[in-house]
Amino acid sequence: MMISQKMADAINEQIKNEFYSGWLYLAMAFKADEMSLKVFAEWFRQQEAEERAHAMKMCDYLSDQGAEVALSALDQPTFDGSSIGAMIDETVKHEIFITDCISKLVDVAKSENDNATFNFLQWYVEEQVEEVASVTELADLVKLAGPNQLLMLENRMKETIAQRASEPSA
Ligand code: OFO
Repeated sequence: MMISQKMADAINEQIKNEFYSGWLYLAMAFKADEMSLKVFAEWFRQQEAEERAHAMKMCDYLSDQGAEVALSALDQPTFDGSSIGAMIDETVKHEIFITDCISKLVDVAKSENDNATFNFLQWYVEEQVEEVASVTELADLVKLAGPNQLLMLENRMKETIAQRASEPSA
């Protein structure tokens, strides 16, 4: 194995967080479906696919470094699903949490003098800046729209969804 056990354990922990993120967004997608907000549901499904790609990219990295990929059980997703606004706010909170996790992972790479992992993680550092910015913007738009303009907001989101679908996620 080309990386330390401590580094491999920390990455495995983050793999779980990334898969959990997907699990959470999938649960939110079904909740949005229940609310007949089909475009929000599609947006959450896209989020889920991205999270799975984030996790898989880490799995492949561990594998390339000759370390064990140790998958573990995922917790049941818990979130406030009382409205679409509440779910988007939860998404912002969750992405800030994930940003913090990535930052801690970078700290481990630094303390282990692991340049390869440090470099590998820079992609995630940048990705988190983008994720937090885009979900925060969506949270603001949901507040601006209020409950009566959600369908109009969904129309606007269709473009973003189509654009994201045409981009490679990882
Ligand atoms: Fe993996 O970026 Fe969101 O959680």
